[in-house]
Amino acid sequence: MLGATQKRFSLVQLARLKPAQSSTVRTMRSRFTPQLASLLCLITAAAFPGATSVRGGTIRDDQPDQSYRDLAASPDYGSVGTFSSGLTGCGTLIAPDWVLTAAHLFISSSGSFTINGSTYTADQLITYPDYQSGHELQGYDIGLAHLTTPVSGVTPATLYSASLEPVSVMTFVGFGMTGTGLTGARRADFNLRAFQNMADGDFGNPAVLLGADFDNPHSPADNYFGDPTPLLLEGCTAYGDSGGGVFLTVNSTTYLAGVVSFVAATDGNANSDYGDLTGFGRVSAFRDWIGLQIPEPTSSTLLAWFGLGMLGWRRYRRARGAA
Ligand SMILES: [Ca+2]
Ligand SMILES: [Ca+2]
Ligand SMILES: [Ca+2]
Repeated sequence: MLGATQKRFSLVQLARLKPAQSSTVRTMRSRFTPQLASLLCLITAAAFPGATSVRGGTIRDDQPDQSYRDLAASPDYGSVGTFSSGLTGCGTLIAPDWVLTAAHLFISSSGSFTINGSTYTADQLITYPDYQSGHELQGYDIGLAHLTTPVSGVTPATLYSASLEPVSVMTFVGFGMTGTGLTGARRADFNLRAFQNMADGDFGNPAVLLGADFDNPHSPADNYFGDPTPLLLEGCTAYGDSGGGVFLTVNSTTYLAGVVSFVAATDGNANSDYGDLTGFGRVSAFRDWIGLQIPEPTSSTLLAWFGLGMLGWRRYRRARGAA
């Protein structure tokens, strides 16, 4: 999930926020300050070489691992799979034949996406034009992968399309290494996990990149963004989570709001333990670019998709149109 780790998302209803509410949301986010920049250890293209189905993220040491596995089993997060292109991380299905992931995973000219035990070939990789390898703090670590065969039996995620995400609980889903906040990322055990965190921070460019800190239930000293109290299932991204999905639920509808990009630390070791930070790109900031890359399906293609895939596409188009 960092270097091997990265993640992000959106909501149509938020487009209707009144100006005063929007201002409140902005001021509630804590910002990564330039003075601390020298302390940040950024793990950039550190994917997780060789991992094809590792799932995880680091978790609280005082909560049962099974709770994180149960959260990941929700159908809301079924669109996340493993993506490989030289480096292995994660990706989220956003249309029957398109995967949204982190651009830093694009080491090769082609790739593969594995979901529900099936692997699909990616024949076209599109990097967001402003992305620069090694400069993930700029916030453009976004990539699209086209699959040669549409995925069946999986509902694509709905993109969050409002212009401003609320400072609220987001759910990070990926396949990275796991461990606890005390140990950091230690092992890959092939169990799917999801964790939650407040997206209450940024790295100086909140228009495209948001952040969350791994709060320590035993000490407020590890707090960096917002409140020092961790959520019940708080966690942090880790190696292998890069490109994974960050989800936001609004009015009972779950949206893909972010793409995991990196893990950073102020303790000199970005190992995903307590106090480390996750950076993820805002899907809403890239929705128009994504729409330009993914062509409207033809009528014949629509017939072929007839089913879950088409449902996901319609939700995506609706979300874009309402934003
Ligand atoms: Ca936190
Ligand atoms: Ca915090
Ligand atoms: Ca650390």
